[in-house]
Amino acid sequence: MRTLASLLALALPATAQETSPLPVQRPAVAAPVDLPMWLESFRPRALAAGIEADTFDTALANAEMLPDVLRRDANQSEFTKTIWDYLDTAVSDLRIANGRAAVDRYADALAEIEAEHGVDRHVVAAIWGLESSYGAFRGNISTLSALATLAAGSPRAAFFEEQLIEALRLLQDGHTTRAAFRGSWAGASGHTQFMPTSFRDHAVDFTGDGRRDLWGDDPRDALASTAAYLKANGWTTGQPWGLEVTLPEGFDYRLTGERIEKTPADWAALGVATPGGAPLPEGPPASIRVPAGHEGAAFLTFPNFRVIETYNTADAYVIGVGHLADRLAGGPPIRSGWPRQDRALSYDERIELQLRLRDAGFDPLKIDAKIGPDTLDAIQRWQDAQGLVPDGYIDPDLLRRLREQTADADL
Ligand SMILES: [Ca+2]
Repeated sequence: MRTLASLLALALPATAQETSPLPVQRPAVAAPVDLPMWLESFRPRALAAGIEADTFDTALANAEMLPDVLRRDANQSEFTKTIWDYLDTAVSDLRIANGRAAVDRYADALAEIEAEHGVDRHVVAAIWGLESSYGAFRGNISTLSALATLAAGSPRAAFFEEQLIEALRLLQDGHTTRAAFRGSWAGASGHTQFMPTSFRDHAVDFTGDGRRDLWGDDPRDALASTAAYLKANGWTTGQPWGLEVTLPEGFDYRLTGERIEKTPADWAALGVATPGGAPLPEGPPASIRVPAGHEGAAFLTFPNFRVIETYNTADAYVIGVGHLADRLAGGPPIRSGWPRQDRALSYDERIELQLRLRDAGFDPLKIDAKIGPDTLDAIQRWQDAQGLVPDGYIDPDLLRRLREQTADADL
Protein backbone atom coordinates (compact mmCIF):
# COMPACT_ATOMS: atom_id res chain seq x y z
CA MET A 1 0.00 0.00 0.00
CA ARG A 2 1.10 3.54 -0.51
CA THR A 3 1.69 4.10 3.17
CA LEU A 4 3.66 0.90 3.32
CA ALA A 5 6.03 1.93 0.60
CA SER A 6 9.10 1.36 2.70
CA LEU A 7 7.98 -2.02 3.90
CA LEU A 8 8.55 -3.90 0.66
CA ALA A 9 5.64 -6.06 1.62
CA LEU A 10 6.57 -8.77 -0.84
CA ALA A 11 6.69 -11.82 1.33
CA LEU A 12 9.92 -12.97 -0.19
CA PRO A 13 12.27 -15.37 1.52
CA ALA A 14 15.64 -13.95 2.41
CA THR A 15 18.60 -14.98 0.33
CA ALA A 16 21.31 -17.01 1.94
CA GLN A 17 23.58 -14.80 3.93
CA GLU A 18 27.25 -14.74 3.10
CA THR A 19 30.02 -13.24 5.09
CA SER A 20 30.70 -9.68 4.07
CA PRO A 21 34.17 -8.21 4.43
CA LEU A 22 32.58 -5.09 5.89
CA PRO A 23 31.01 -4.71 9.29
CA VAL A 24 27.52 -3.39 8.67
CA GLN A 25 25.30 -1.55 11.08
CA ARG A 26 22.03 -3.46 11.12
CA PRO A 27 18.71 -2.06 12.23
CA ALA A 28 18.18 -2.98 15.84
CA VAL A 29 15.24 -5.10 16.92
CA ALA A 30 13.32 -3.09 19.47
CA ALA A 31 13.48 -4.24 23.05
CA PRO A 32 10.44 -6.19 24.22
CA VAL A 33 7.63 -3.90 25.23
CA ASP A 34 5.15 -4.41 28.03
CA LEU A 35 2.05 -4.43 25.87
CA PRO A 36 -0.60 -4.05 28.61
CA MET A 37 1.27 -1.04 29.96
CA TRP A 38 1.57 0.45 26.49
CA LEU A 39 -2.14 -0.13 25.79
CA GLU A 40 -3.00 1.70 28.99
CA SER A 41 -0.99 4.71 27.86
CA PHE A 42 -2.47 4.50 24.35
CA ARG A 43 -6.11 4.23 25.51
CA PRO A 44 -6.71 7.96 26.12
CA ARG A 45 -5.30 8.81 22.71
CA ALA A 46 -7.58 6.29 21.02
CA LEU A 47 -10.61 7.58 22.91
CA ALA A 48 -9.71 11.15 21.97
CA ALA A 49 -9.63 10.01 18.33
CA GLY A 50 -13.22 8.81 18.57
CA ILE A 51 -12.83 5.19 19.64
CA GLU A 52 -15.42 4.25 22.24
CA ALA A 53 -14.24 2.74 25.50
CA ASP A 54 -16.24 -0.43 24.89
CA THR A 55 -14.75 -0.88 21.45
CA PHE A 56 -11.25 -0.36 22.76
CA ASP A 57 -11.59 -2.70 25.72
CA THR A 58 -13.31 -5.49 23.80
CA ALA A 59 -11.14 -5.30 20.69
CA LEU A 60 -7.83 -5.27 22.52
CA ALA A 61 -8.71 -7.52 25.46
CA ASN A 62 -6.77 -10.39 23.91
CA ALA A 63 -4.15 -8.40 22.04
CA GLU A 64 -0.80 -10.09 22.23
CA MET A 65 2.77 -8.94 21.92
CA LEU A 66 4.13 -10.66 18.79
CA PRO A 67 7.94 -10.66 18.98
CA ASP A 68 8.24 -12.15 15.52
CA VAL A 69 6.43 -9.13 14.08
CA LEU A 70 9.07 -6.80 15.52
CA ARG A 71 11.82 -9.02 14.20
CA ARG A 72 10.34 -8.88 10.73
CA ASP A 73 9.89 -5.13 10.99
CA ALA A 74 13.58 -4.72 11.76
CA ASN A 75 14.79 -7.19 9.14
CA GLN A 76 12.59 -6.14 6.27
CA SER A 77 15.48 -5.22 4.03
CA GLU A 78 16.72 -8.80 4.09
CA PHE A 79 13.80 -9.80 1.93
CA THR A 80 15.21 -9.96 -1.52
CA LYS A 81 15.08 -12.19 -4.53
CA THR A 82 16.09 -11.95 -8.17
CA ILE A 83 13.32 -10.73 -10.43
CA TRP A 84 13.19 -14.02 -12.35
CA ASP A 85 12.80 -16.07 -9.17
CA TYR A 86 10.10 -13.67 -8.07
CA LEU A 87 8.25 -13.79 -11.41
CA ASP A 88 8.47 -17.60 -11.54
CA THR A 89 6.29 -17.65 -8.43
CA ALA A 90 4.27 -14.49 -8.93
CA VAL A 91 3.22 -15.38 -12.46
CA SER A 92 3.29 -19.17 -12.27
CA ASP A 93 1.08 -21.28 -14.51
CA LEU A 94 -1.05 -22.09 -11.48
CA ARG A 95 -1.55 -18.43 -10.58
CA ILE A 96 -2.48 -17.67 -14.19
CA ALA A 97 -4.96 -20.55 -14.33
CA ASN A 98 -6.50 -19.67 -10.96
CA GLY A 99 -6.67 -16.05 -12.04
CA ARG A 100 -8.46 -16.79 -15.28
CA ALA A 101 -10.99 -18.87 -13.33
CA ALA A 102 -11.43 -16.02 -10.82
CA VAL A 103 -11.87 -13.46 -13.59
CA ASP A 104 -14.55 -15.70 -15.14
CA ARG A 105 -16.30 -16.28 -11.85
CA TYR A 106 -16.46 -12.57 -11.02
CA ALA A 107 -16.81 -11.35 -14.59
CA ASP A 108 -19.95 -9.29 -13.93
CA ALA A 109 -18.57 -7.59 -10.84
CA LEU A 110 -15.21 -6.90 -12.47
CA ALA A 111 -16.90 -5.40 -15.53
CA GLU A 112 -18.99 -3.15 -13.32
CA ILE A 113 -15.95 -2.16 -11.27
CA GLU A 114 -13.97 -1.39 -14.42
CA ALA A 115 -16.81 0.75 -15.75
CA GLU A 116 -17.14 2.67 -12.50
CA HIS A 117 -13.49 3.23 -11.60
CA GLY A 118 -11.82 3.00 -15.00
CA VAL A 119 -9.20 0.49 -13.88
CA ASP A 120 -8.48 -2.54 -16.05
CA ARG A 121 -10.16 -5.59 -14.51
CA HIS A 122 -7.09 -7.73 -15.11
CA VAL A 123 -4.91 -5.38 -13.10
CA VAL A 124 -7.38 -5.51 -10.22
CA ALA A 125 -7.46 -9.30 -10.45
CA ALA A 126 -3.66 -9.49 -10.64
CA ILE A 127 -3.27 -7.49 -7.43
CA TRP A 128 -5.78 -9.83 -5.80
CA GLY A 129 -3.75 -12.76 -7.13
CA LEU A 130 -0.46 -11.49 -5.75
CA GLU A 131 -1.78 -10.18 -2.44
CA SER A 132 -3.77 -13.24 -1.40
CA SER A 133 -3.74 -15.83 -4.23
CA TYR A 134 -7.27 -14.68 -5.11
CA GLY A 135 -8.42 -14.82 -1.52
CA ALA A 136 -6.94 -18.22 -0.68
CA PHE A 137 -4.17 -16.88 1.60
CA ARG A 138 -5.23 -13.66 3.28
CA GLY A 139 -2.87 -13.99 6.24
CA ASN A 140 -3.65 -15.40 9.64
CA ILE A 141 -1.99 -12.99 12.05
CA SER A 142 -4.32 -10.99 14.28
CA THR A 143 -4.26 -7.52 12.76
CA LEU A 144 -5.00 -5.91 16.12
CA SER A 145 -2.13 -7.74 17.81
CA ALA A 146 0.26 -7.03 14.94
CA LEU A 147 -0.59 -3.32 14.88
CA ALA A 148 -0.50 -3.00 18.68
CA THR A 149 2.90 -4.68 18.71
CA LEU A 150 4.23 -2.37 16.01
CA ALA A 151 2.67 0.75 17.52
CA ALA A 152 4.30 -0.13 20.83
CA GLY A 153 7.69 -1.27 19.57
CA SER A 154 8.46 -0.31 15.97
CA PRO A 155 10.79 2.57 15.06
CA ARG A 156 7.79 3.75 13.02
CA ALA A 157 5.47 3.69 16.03
CA ALA A 158 3.50 6.81 15.06
CA PHE A 159 2.62 5.36 11.67
CA PHE A 160 1.39 2.11 13.22
CA GLU A 161 -0.51 3.87 16.00
CA GLU A 162 -2.58 5.69 13.39
CA GLN A 163 -3.18 2.34 11.67
CA LEU A 164 -4.30 0.81 14.95
CA ILE A 165 -6.75 3.63 15.61
CA GLU A 166 -8.26 3.20 12.14
CA ALA A 167 -8.38 -0.56 12.70
CA LEU A 168 -10.39 0.01 15.88
CA ARG A 169 -12.65 2.45 14.08
CA LEU A 170 -13.52 0.06 11.28
CA LEU A 171 -14.35 -2.61 13.86
CA GLN A 172 -16.44 -0.10 15.78
CA ASP A 173 -18.32 0.73 12.59
CA GLY A 174 -19.07 -2.96 12.03
CA HIS A 175 -17.23 -3.53 8.76
CA THR A 176 -15.73 -6.78 10.02
CA THR A 177 -15.37 -8.78 13.21
CA ARG A 178 -12.45 -9.20 15.54
CA ALA A 179 -12.24 -12.89 14.62
CA ALA A 180 -12.12 -12.20 10.88
CA PHE A 181 -9.67 -9.31 11.20
CA ARG A 182 -6.48 -11.17 10.30
CA GLY A 183 -3.73 -10.56 7.79
CA SER A 184 -0.01 -9.96 7.38
CA TRP A 185 2.58 -9.26 10.05
CA ALA A 186 2.65 -5.61 8.93
CA GLY A 187 -1.04 -4.96 9.54
CA ALA A 188 -2.33 -5.31 5.98
CA SER A 189 -5.41 -7.48 5.70
CA GLY A 190 -8.20 -8.73 3.48
CA HIS A 191 -8.32 -10.00 -0.08
CA THR A 192 -6.09 -7.22 -1.40
CA GLN A 193 -4.16 -6.50 1.82
CA PHE A 194 -5.28 -3.01 2.72
CA MET A 195 -3.80 -1.06 5.59
CA PRO A 196 -6.49 0.48 7.85
CA THR A 197 -5.87 4.04 6.59
CA SER A 198 -6.27 2.81 3.02
CA PHE A 199 -9.54 1.23 4.13
CA ARG A 200 -10.57 4.58 5.61
CA ASP A 201 -9.62 6.55 2.51
CA HIS A 202 -10.49 4.23 -0.35
CA ALA A 203 -12.62 1.22 0.56
CA VAL A 204 -16.07 1.06 -1.01
CA ASP A 205 -19.22 -1.00 -0.46
CA PHE A 206 -19.73 -2.68 -3.80
CA THR A 207 -22.32 -5.19 -2.59
CA GLY A 208 -24.58 -2.52 -1.10
CA ASP A 209 -25.03 -4.09 2.33
CA GLY A 210 -23.68 -1.06 4.17
CA ARG A 211 -20.40 -2.76 5.09
CA ARG A 212 -17.12 -2.27 3.32
CA ASP A 213 -16.09 -5.84 3.91
CA LEU A 214 -12.59 -6.63 2.65
CA TRP A 215 -12.31 -9.75 4.81
CA GLY A 216 -15.26 -12.04 4.11
CA ASP A 217 -15.32 -14.78 1.50
CA ASP A 218 -17.06 -12.51 -1.03
CA PRO A 219 -14.19 -10.54 -2.62
CA ARG A 220 -16.26 -7.93 -4.45
CA ASP A 221 -15.94 -5.10 -1.93
CA ALA A 222 -12.18 -5.68 -1.88
CA LEU A 223 -11.90 -5.72 -5.67
CA ALA A 224 -13.88 -2.50 -6.02
CA SER A 225 -11.85 -0.94 -3.21
CA THR A 226 -8.61 -1.83 -5.00
CA ALA A 227 -9.86 -0.19 -8.18
CA ALA A 228 -10.92 2.88 -6.19
CA TYR A 229 -7.49 3.00 -4.55
CA LEU A 230 -5.68 2.85 -7.89
CA LYS A 231 -8.00 5.45 -9.40
CA ALA A 232 -7.42 7.81 -6.47
CA ASN A 233 -3.68 7.34 -6.92
CA GLY A 234 -3.81 8.48 -10.52
CA TRP A 235 -4.65 5.50 -12.71
CA THR A 236 -5.09 6.53 -16.34
CA THR A 237 -7.94 4.61 -17.95
CA GLY A 238 -7.05 2.75 -21.09
CA GLN A 239 -3.32 3.09 -20.70
CA PRO A 240 -1.08 0.05 -20.20
CA TRP A 241 1.21 -0.29 -17.18
CA GLY A 242 4.01 -1.05 -19.59
CA LEU A 243 5.08 -3.66 -22.07
CA GLU A 244 8.07 -5.74 -22.95
CA VAL A 245 10.27 -4.17 -25.61
CA THR A 246 13.45 -5.02 -27.45
CA LEU A 247 16.39 -2.63 -27.54
CA PRO A 248 18.57 -2.32 -30.62
CA GLU A 249 22.19 -3.34 -30.89
CA GLY A 250 24.34 -0.54 -29.50
CA PHE A 251 21.50 0.99 -27.47
CA ASP A 252 22.69 3.63 -25.03
CA TYR A 253 21.84 2.13 -21.63
CA ARG A 254 22.34 5.50 -19.97
CA LEU A 255 18.81 6.14 -21.24
CA THR A 256 17.36 3.42 -19.04
CA GLY A 257 15.83 4.11 -15.64
CA GLU A 258 12.74 5.89 -14.44
CA ARG A 259 14.29 9.36 -14.68
CA ILE A 260 14.48 9.38 -18.47
CA GLU A 261 11.14 9.74 -20.21
CA LYS A 262 10.41 9.92 -23.91
CA THR A 263 7.31 9.46 -25.98
CA PRO A 264 6.88 6.03 -27.56
CA ALA A 265 7.48 7.68 -30.94
CA ASP A 266 10.84 9.03 -29.75
CA TRP A 267 11.80 5.62 -28.34
CA ALA A 268 10.78 3.99 -31.61
CA ALA A 269 13.06 6.43 -33.44
CA LEU A 270 15.91 5.11 -31.27
CA GLY A 271 15.16 1.56 -32.35
CA VAL A 272 13.03 0.45 -29.42
CA ALA A 273 10.47 -2.08 -30.68
CA THR A 274 8.01 -4.70 -29.53
CA PRO A 275 9.27 -8.30 -29.48
CA GLY A 276 6.64 -9.29 -32.04
CA GLY A 277 7.39 -6.37 -34.32
CA ALA A 278 4.11 -4.54 -33.81
CA PRO A 279 4.45 -0.76 -33.48
CA LEU A 280 4.83 0.66 -29.97
CA PRO A 281 1.47 1.87 -28.65
CA GLU A 282 0.90 5.60 -28.64
CA GLY A 283 1.05 7.15 -25.24
CA PRO A 284 2.57 9.72 -22.92
CA PRO A 285 6.28 9.88 -22.09
CA ALA A 286 7.52 6.54 -20.83
CA SER A 287 10.69 5.09 -19.32
CA ILE A 288 12.72 2.03 -20.15
CA ARG A 289 13.45 -0.31 -17.26
CA VAL A 290 15.91 -3.18 -17.40
CA PRO A 291 15.45 -4.91 -14.03
CA ALA A 292 18.13 -7.51 -14.84
CA GLY A 293 20.34 -5.27 -16.94
CA HIS A 294 21.20 -5.72 -20.58
CA GLU A 295 21.08 -9.53 -20.33
CA GLY A 296 17.42 -9.57 -19.29
CA ALA A 297 14.06 -8.31 -20.47
CA ALA A 298 13.42 -4.59 -21.06
CA PHE A 299 10.13 -2.87 -20.37
CA LEU A 300 8.67 0.40 -21.60
CA THR A 301 6.74 1.69 -18.58
CA PHE A 302 3.94 4.25 -18.59
CA PRO A 303 2.63 6.42 -15.73
CA ASN A 304 0.35 3.60 -14.53
CA PHE A 305 3.51 1.78 -13.46
CA ARG A 306 3.92 4.39 -10.75
CA VAL A 307 0.31 3.96 -9.71
CA ILE A 308 0.87 0.25 -9.06
CA GLU A 309 4.01 1.30 -7.15
CA THR A 310 1.73 2.96 -4.60
CA TYR A 311 0.73 -0.58 -3.61
CA ASN A 312 4.32 -1.75 -3.30
CA THR A 313 7.39 0.09 -4.51
CA ALA A 314 9.42 -2.94 -5.55
CA ASP A 315 9.90 -2.97 -9.33
CA ALA A 316 9.58 -6.76 -9.26
CA TYR A 317 6.14 -6.44 -7.66
CA VAL A 318 4.92 -3.91 -10.21
CA ILE A 319 6.20 -5.96 -13.14
CA GLY A 320 4.64 -9.01 -11.49
CA VAL A 321 1.24 -7.32 -11.28
CA GLY A 322 1.48 -5.92 -14.78
CA HIS A 323 2.65 -9.13 -16.37
CA LEU A 324 0.12 -11.28 -14.49
CA ALA A 325 -2.61 -8.88 -15.66
CA ASP A 326 -1.41 -9.27 -19.24
CA ARG A 327 -1.42 -13.06 -18.92
CA LEU A 328 -4.94 -13.04 -17.43
CA ALA A 329 -5.97 -11.05 -20.48
CA GLY A 330 -4.47 -13.71 -22.76
CA GLY A 331 -1.12 -12.07 -23.44
CA PRO A 332 2.14 -13.94 -24.10
CA PRO A 333 4.92 -14.81 -21.64
CA ILE A 334 7.93 -12.52 -21.30
CA ARG A 335 10.04 -13.48 -24.29
CA SER A 336 13.54 -12.46 -23.24
CA GLY A 337 15.55 -14.68 -20.97
CA TRP A 338 17.16 -13.73 -17.68
CA PRO A 339 20.73 -14.07 -16.39
CA ARG A 340 19.65 -16.99 -14.23
CA GLN A 341 23.16 -17.84 -13.14
CA ASP A 342 23.27 -14.65 -11.05
CA ARG A 343 22.05 -14.29 -7.50
CA ALA A 344 20.63 -11.34 -5.62
CA LEU A 345 22.89 -9.32 -3.35
CA SER A 346 22.24 -9.63 0.36
CA TYR A 347 21.42 -6.70 2.61
CA ASP A 348 25.03 -6.45 3.77
CA GLU A 349 26.30 -6.56 0.21
CA ARG A 350 23.95 -3.80 -0.90
CA ILE A 351 25.14 -1.61 1.97
CA GLU A 352 28.72 -2.39 1.01
CA LEU A 353 27.97 -1.58 -2.63
CA GLN A 354 26.61 1.83 -1.67
CA LEU A 355 29.57 2.58 0.59
CA ARG A 356 32.04 1.61 -2.10
CA LEU A 357 30.22 3.63 -4.76
CA ARG A 358 30.43 6.66 -2.53
CA ASP A 359 34.09 6.00 -1.90
CA ALA A 360 34.70 5.73 -5.65
CA GLY A 361 33.16 9.18 -6.13
CA PHE A 362 29.71 8.08 -7.31
CA ASP A 363 27.57 9.02 -4.35
CA PRO A 364 24.29 7.06 -4.04
CA LEU A 365 23.15 9.74 -1.53
CA LYS A 366 21.73 7.22 0.94
CA ILE A 367 23.31 4.15 2.51
CA ASP A 368 20.16 2.15 3.11
CA ALA A 369 20.53 -1.07 1.09
CA LYS A 370 17.69 0.10 -1.16
CA ILE A 371 18.46 0.20 -4.83
CA GLY A 372 16.37 3.27 -5.63
CA PRO A 373 16.81 5.85 -8.39
CA ASP A 374 19.80 7.58 -6.76
CA THR A 375 21.72 4.36 -6.27
CA LEU A 376 20.83 3.20 -9.79
CA ASP A 377 22.07 6.50 -11.16
CA ALA A 378 25.34 6.17 -9.24
CA ILE A 379 25.81 2.59 -10.49
CA GLN A 380 25.15 3.64 -14.08
CA ARG A 381 27.66 6.49 -13.85
CA TRP A 382 30.25 4.19 -12.30
CA GLN A 383 29.67 1.52 -14.96
CA ASP A 384 29.97 4.13 -17.68
CA ALA A 385 33.25 5.40 -16.24
CA GLN A 386 34.59 1.81 -16.25
CA GLY A 387 33.59 1.19 -19.83
CA LEU A 388 30.91 -1.29 -18.71
CA VAL A 389 27.35 -1.35 -20.07
CA PRO A 390 25.66 1.33 -17.92
CA ASP A 391 22.49 -0.63 -17.20
CA GLY A 392 22.38 -0.17 -13.41
CA TYR A 393 22.24 -3.91 -12.82
CA ILE A 394 23.91 -5.17 -9.69
CA ASP A 395 25.23 -8.66 -9.17
CA PRO A 396 28.13 -10.23 -7.29
CA ASP A 397 30.43 -9.55 -10.24
CA LEU A 398 29.79 -5.82 -10.10
CA LEU A 399 30.45 -5.81 -6.36
CA ARG A 400 33.69 -7.72 -6.94
CA ARG A 401 34.87 -5.10 -9.45
CA LEU A 402 34.00 -2.35 -7.02
CA ARG A 403 35.91 -4.12 -4.26
CA GLU A 404 38.96 -4.34 -6.48
CA GLN A 405 38.80 -0.68 -7.27
CA THR A 406 38.26 0.46 -3.70
CA ALA A 407 40.23 -2.25 -1.92
CA ASP A 408 42.38 0.07 0.11
CA ALA A 409 39.69 2.52 0.99
CA ASP A 410 38.79 3.19 4.58
CA LEU A 411 35.05 2.78 4.44
CA1 LIG B 1 -20.42 -4.68 1.22
